[in-house]
Formats: sequence, structure tokens, C-alpha cells
Amino acid sequence: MAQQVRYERRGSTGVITIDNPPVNALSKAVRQGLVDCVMQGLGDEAAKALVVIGAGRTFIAGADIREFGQPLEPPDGNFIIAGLETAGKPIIAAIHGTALGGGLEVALGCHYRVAVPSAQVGLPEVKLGLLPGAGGTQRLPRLIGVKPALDMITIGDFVRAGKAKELGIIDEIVEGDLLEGALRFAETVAGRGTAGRRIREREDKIAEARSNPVLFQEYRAAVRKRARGQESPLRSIDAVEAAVTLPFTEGLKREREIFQELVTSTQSRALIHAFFAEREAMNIPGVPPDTPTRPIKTAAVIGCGTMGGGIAMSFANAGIPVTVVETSSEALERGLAVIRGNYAATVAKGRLEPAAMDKRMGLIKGTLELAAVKEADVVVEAVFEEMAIKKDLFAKLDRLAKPGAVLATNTSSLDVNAIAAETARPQDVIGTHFFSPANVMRLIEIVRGAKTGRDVIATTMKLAKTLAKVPVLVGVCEGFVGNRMIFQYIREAQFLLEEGALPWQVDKALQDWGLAMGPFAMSDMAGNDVGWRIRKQQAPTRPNDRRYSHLADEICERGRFGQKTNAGWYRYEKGSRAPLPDAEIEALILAESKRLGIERRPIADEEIVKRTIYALVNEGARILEEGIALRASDIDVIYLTGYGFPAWRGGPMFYADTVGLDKVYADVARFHAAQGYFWRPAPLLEKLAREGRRFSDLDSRKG
Ligand code: T1G
Repeated sequence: MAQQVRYERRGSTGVITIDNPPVNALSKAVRQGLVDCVMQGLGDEAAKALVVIGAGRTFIAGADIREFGQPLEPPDGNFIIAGLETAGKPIIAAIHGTALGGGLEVALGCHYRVAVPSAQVGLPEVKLGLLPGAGGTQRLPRLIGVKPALDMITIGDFVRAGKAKELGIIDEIVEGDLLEGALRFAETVAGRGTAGRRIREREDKIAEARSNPVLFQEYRAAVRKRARGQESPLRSIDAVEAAVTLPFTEGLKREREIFQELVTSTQSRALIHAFFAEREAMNIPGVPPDTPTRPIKTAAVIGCGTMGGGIAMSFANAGIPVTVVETSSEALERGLAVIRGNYAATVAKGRLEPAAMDKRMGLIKGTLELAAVKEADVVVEAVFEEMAIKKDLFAKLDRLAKPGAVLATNTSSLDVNAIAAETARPQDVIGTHFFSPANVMRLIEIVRGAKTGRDVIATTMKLAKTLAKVPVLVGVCEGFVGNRMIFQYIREAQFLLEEGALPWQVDKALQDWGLAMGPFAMSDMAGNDVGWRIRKQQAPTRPNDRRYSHLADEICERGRFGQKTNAGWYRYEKGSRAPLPDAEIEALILAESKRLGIERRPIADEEIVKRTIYALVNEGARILEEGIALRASDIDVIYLTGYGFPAWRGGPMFYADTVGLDKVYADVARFHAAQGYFWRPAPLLEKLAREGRRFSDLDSRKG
């Protein structure tokens, strides 16, 4: 194995280089190598200072997450960092790329930190259900103050070098070559000794917090709201409070105790599962990473409505010129105005520079000429969700688009094979199901048709990453994965209304459980009329049985489309999006129960959660059986990035594994007996429950 940490002297400075691609994670070998090389540097008389730097694209991006769950082999982070901090020679961390988690903690053990302007630092452990476990909760408050440290530790966002310098984390920004800059900096501090540069000895910032004891209570109250249900942000506050109330070594011990509790917690396991699942989704059997891809330098989007506009913005945000095609100048102008308004709102919030907005708007060209697609390497259709319209359009695209162009449909549930069959090049046709708003939501379901070429799959997965999205490959069926499962979830939520619950009770039960938004508030936001219009199209062929509650049609017949009509499952004050319980809806539901002859009963939150979440799990198991999703973890990624499922529960399939599939199956069988055929247990769920196995056992075969 190549040496993962090496030492060399440059002039009067010792240089320690960490070389553990891809992100210089602190594996066991790196930890040991760091100890050896620091000892070597301290023993090197000719070295008056030491520089620690990362090879490749980044400094250290943290502990090696793959080692979690196994006993941590020595040397541990605290041992290494104490060795750096107590060294008699100045040690400088030279940062590019990212210094995250244990990486930043190593840098805090150094006496100085220099960085290139594009570098970022952070303590994102909270996003893994952890807290900084190598002194970060003890040193960062001493360096930058308790409140800024609490923000960095309990939110886990990355901080760019300029801001990190303002905070006091970075001592100097290096323009040009980082190593050369770090060597120059080392010469200026060589021979100065290290007194006053050991963060553990700094007390001034901590003293301020000691005189403000309510700080932590107020911060806890804010975190309980912001990170509802999550353990690690609250426990991180306990560790930072220990930095204020205890001597440094005691505080370090407290931090380690809390870390040990969290690293074995279900929430941390769920969040680490989510981290790797998102990356695992890129691995497609039969489409190896070196599959040739087609260059995507220009794009075209057909339709500039809500979806088309958002998709066009995604291309412009990635710096890809995009032509938007509409059928009338009014529609085109309207669509471009919405795009401009979206960017202006981001600029107004200070999250985008005006010049960047102009650049992105400059990349978006509107036209009424469909022939304009001839220049595009990828064409994304985003027209009305009506099969006849899509078929007609793809027949035209087949004639107009250049050979080799990827022809993508943004359909949210229609048969991609039927659309591909309208062309003479079905191998170039694929589904790219963006989620609304397409310029914000990270998820794209990449729908492979029966004839979609492997290079088109590889090209589209790579394009999704270029657009800073999370692609998940799915097969063709009604609703693909996400929507097919959400139909079951919504069906159950509406049946619960007929049986005794009200929308605000169902939504609250699920939001308390961790969902970003309950099904009724979500439907009001998306527009109740979307499903209603599709059901009306399907009505003639749909058997008139209890496949879904008629309440959803009832409210639309009354024009209650949701937020856009100030009334849906809730009512809304003019100009407000706050959902308010509505007596009219309650009366309508009670009347529907009566019409159906259902004796209403009190329904516990626990039943609400089981009936809706297990409806997702049962359908997910069917989807796995049919091969529509490659992995259970892919289904989790879809729900975590497209449906507001709480990441600290890992996704519906991971959550079912944590409950135990025997228990989930028992409840599903009970619902089946009570509710009827759509609760038929998926055979895979029944099989795994019987064998005492988990969904994740199936994935490990594909790992
Ligand atoms: N450990 C192991 N593997 C890692 C890793 C890590 N920390 N970070 C990334 N990888 C893998 C990743 O799975 C992928 O693998 C490849 O590297 C490229 O990653 C003691 C306890 C650094 C911003 O949370 O945020 O330190 O798929 O696709 O988009 O207090 O990776 O190629 O096989 O994400 O350029 C704290 C997590 C750990 C940082 C780069 N650190 N990583 O993003 O590439 S806990 C983190 C990231 C800790 C201490 C505590 C990102 C990135 P593969 P990528 P990227």
C-alpha cells in the first residue's frame, strides 16, 4: 500500500503530506502515519517548523466513516492532536479543498492554519448523528467564541476560508500555490515557540460564556425547534457547555463519553446509511464506472412551465447553455419571467450575486421554434402530463434532434417505453423525473426504458451529478418508485379521515414523527387538482371500488385546490401559506363517513404513523421484488431527497429494518385482515420476516 503519510524537509521546514485518496480520510494507517511523521519532524533538528498538508484535491475530510461500527484502533484523534498541540516547534495546517470533522480538529491541534481562498472548513459530524469527537467541541469555542462554535457544530455547514478567517479559524489566506505560501508562512513563525498558540490554553472566549449561563438554555430551545427529534445537535450543546464549565481535559472526557453514546445510536446509523446510500445509488450493475459517456455541452427544454422553467434553471446553474421552447410567446414570456423572478428572489436573500444571476439568465435562451433542438446534446421534454402530447412531441424530436442527442422525458409516471417507441432511436430515450421545484429539489429519478442504451444511462447519471442532483435509477411502472409508493401512503391517510381522524391530526402525527410536512399540507401546497385531473382522465376505466377515498375529489369539485385557492384540506388567510383547520372540511368528512356507513372512532397517532409509513414499506417491498428499484437503499435515497423523509430515520426501508420486519409484517397482515386487498403483504416482506432478515441484507449482495 503506498505510504499514506510521508515526511520531507523543504529548507528549514518539515513537510508532512497525507496521501489517502479520495478525501484523505483519517484511516488507521493515516493516523499512525501522522504520529510517525510528526515524531520524525520534531526529531529533525534542521526543521524549525512543520507544515501538514493534503495531497490530491483536499486536506483531511474527516475520520474514515467506513471504520465506524468497529472498535476504533489506536492511535485515536485526541492522542494525535495532543501531540501536535504540545509540540515544541510551530506546526502549520495548510488547507485546500475541505478540512472537515476530524480534519478540522487536526488543524485546530496545529498552532497556525493557512488556506487557499476556495478552501472550506466544517464540523459536519451532526449530519451523521454524531458530534466532533476529537476535541472540536472543546477547542472551537475557545478559538471563535461559544455562539459561533455552537452554530458550526449543531448545523454542520461548511464555512469558506474568507469567513473562517473572519471567525479566527484561519490565520492567513494563501493566494497561489498553497505549499509555497505555507512554507513562506512557516519561515515567519519558525523559532517563535508555541506558547500562546495552544487553543486548549485559551480562556478569554470561554470566560465570556461563563457570565451568560442562559445562553445554553436559549440555544437548546432553538435547536429543539430547528432539529425536531434529533439527538446529536442537543448532545453537542452538552459537550460545548462542558467546555465552559469544566477544565479542558474533563471537557474532552465528557465529549468522548457523549460521542460513544451517539456512535452506537440508531439515528447515527441511519444518517451514515443515508450518506453512503446516496453514493451507492451511482453504482449500476451492468453499467460500470468506465462506461463511455456522451459529452453534454448544450441543452434544450421543451416547455417553460413550472417544471420546464425549474429544469432550465438547473442547467443554467451548472453553466450549461439551455434553449427553452414554448408554443406561444405569452407562455414563453411568462415562463422566462418566473425564472427571472426566482433568481431575483435568491439575489434579494443575498444567496446569489447579481452578476451571477445575469450570467445564468444569459445562458437561457427562449424560442418558439422546435427546430432549435437540433443543436442540443440533451433534450428534456417537460410538457403537459398527457401521453398523446408526449408521443407526438417525441416523434418530432426524432426528426429534429441531432444524432446521438439524449432524449429525456420528465414524465412523473407515464410509460417511458411507449414514448421511446415513437422514435427510431429508443436507445437514446430515457426518463429524467425531476421533483418540483426542479431548481431546488436534489432528487431525479432516472427512468431506464427497456431499450435505453447503457451509455445513455451513464451519461444521464453523470449529467445529474453535474446539475448537483441526486440521481437514482428506476424501472418503468406507473409512478416509478417515489410516486407509486406515495399513492399508497396518501390512500391510507385519506381512509383514516373516513374512519375517524381529521387532516390536522394526521399531519401533526406525521410531522411529530419527523416528516417535513404531513400529506394534507403537502397536497394543498402541490395542488389538490393535479391528482384530481388525472383521476378524471382515468375515471372511465377505473373500477368503482374502494381503491381510494372520494374525499379528494369532493374537495376539488368545490374548487378547494389548496394554497392557490386559499382553501384545500385547510383554509388559508389571504396571502398566507399557514394551514388552518376548517370546520367546512370537518363537516364534509363527517358526512362522508356517514354516507359510507362508517362508525367514526378515535385514532391514535401510532396507528396513523403505522398505516401510512408501512404502506410505503409494503409497496417498496413490491417494487424491490419487481426489480423497479435496484436496492432498498435506493428507495431510501428517493424518500430522503424527494419526499422530506427524516434522514435521522434513514428512509422507509432502513426504518422498517430498525423496527424489525417481523413486527412490520405482523402489522401489515393485521391491516390486511381489517382493511382489505391493498394491504396484501408483499411476498418479499413476508419472506424476509419469516427468515428473520432485513432489506439491507439484500443490498449487501449488490454492495
Ligand atoms: N470517510 C470515508 N469515506 C469518505 C468520507 C469519509 N469521511 N468522505 C467521503 N468519502 C468517500 C465517499 O463515500 C465517496 O466514496 C468518495 O469519498 C468521494 O466522496 C472524529 C468522528 C468530503 C465534501 O462528514 O462531506 O470526522 O462513492 O462523492 O462530492 O470528530 O465526501 O467514491 O466510493 O462525497 O467531492 C466527518 C463527509 C466524519 C465529511 C467530498 N466528515 N464527506 O464531496 O465527493 S466524522 C464528514 C463529505 C468525524 C471526528 C468525527 C464529502 C466531501 P465512493 P463524495 P464530493
